[in-house]
Amino acid sequence: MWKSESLNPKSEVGVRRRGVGTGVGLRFLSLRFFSRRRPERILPTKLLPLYVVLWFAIPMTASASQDSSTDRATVIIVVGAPGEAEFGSNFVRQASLWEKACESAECRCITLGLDDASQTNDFARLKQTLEAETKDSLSDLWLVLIGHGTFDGKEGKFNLRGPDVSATELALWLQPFHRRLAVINTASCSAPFLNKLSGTNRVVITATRSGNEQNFARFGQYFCEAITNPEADLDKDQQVSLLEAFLMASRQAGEFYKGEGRLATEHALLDDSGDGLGTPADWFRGLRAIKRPKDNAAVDGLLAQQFHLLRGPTEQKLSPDQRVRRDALERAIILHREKKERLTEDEYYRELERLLLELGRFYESNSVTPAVPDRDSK
Ligand SMILES: [Ca+2]
Ligand SMILES: [Ca+2]
Repeated sequence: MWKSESLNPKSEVGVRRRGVGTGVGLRFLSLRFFSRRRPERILPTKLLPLYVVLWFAIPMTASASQDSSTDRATVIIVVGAPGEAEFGSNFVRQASLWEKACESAECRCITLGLDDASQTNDFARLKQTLEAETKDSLSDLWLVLIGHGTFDGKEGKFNLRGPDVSATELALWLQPFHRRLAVINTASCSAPFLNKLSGTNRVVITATRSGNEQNFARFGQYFCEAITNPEADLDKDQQVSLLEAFLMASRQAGEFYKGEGRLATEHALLDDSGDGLGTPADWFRGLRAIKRPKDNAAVDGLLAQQFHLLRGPTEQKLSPDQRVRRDALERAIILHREKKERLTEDEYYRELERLLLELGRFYESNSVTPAVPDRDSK
């Protein structure tokens, strides 16, 4: 399932999709668009006005009239059976950091697995909690699994107090959800969850690249810090995306093993293209995946760049509907840039111009000033 296994090294390694921004970077894609090409080569008579629309015509006094409170995320934190006390305190600390992040983000937070265990069946409680959640909503649902996992060669499981939950069972429980969903399974042996839970409108992150990575996984303890760490904010838009947190936590987990002089026994993956194939952090440069999976499968990282637990100033000014519209426009631009090699220059730039103008008009009509990302991070 790991994408590296399906990579054709001769044709695909080193492929750079130049200029493909992700997420909020598109709010200033026009600036990069211009900065990377000589004006005389890019339909100058059309694009100069475009630049004006996207940059100077965007009102610099942002309206605070939009209500973004109705699409605050719900975060379900599931702390699994600790096994040994040492792991228990580690898991409690992770859950505590997630809860603090949720408090700062003013989102709904539900924690399972930390109360009195005497009568507890967390399997049933997780199932009931998911059943009670709204299935259609503009608000994101985050499911964070903190604990140990197992894999018997066929099925991955997450260890709960009481019966464990399998990847198949969790996939069934999540099937009715149409709202955007992020599942972060930080346990050992977690990779099978990526295959089973992958789908449209979903980001699935696992601490391991196979069910056979069975040692205690450290990815989660870095991830719960990265999600609120300004240093993870690669594009400097004043918010940490799910992708940015994944990249930082993956790097830090790798550095842990290097520092200990040990071979890494965990390799985290992210899938948000819905194809059940995960992408490791070292396939990214900045926020762009620079390696392509086999058979031109969709690259990962686009949706994950649009998930933010703590929203930056620009995001807070957008209403839920506006955010959906903006996200769709940004994704359309990114996906169009993916097609560059298959289009003529005229076809490519004509459509790109149309999309950029639409994005510019969006910001103009909604009186929002985009945050300025660091273009060098892309
Ligand atoms: Ca960011
Ligand atoms: Ca994928």
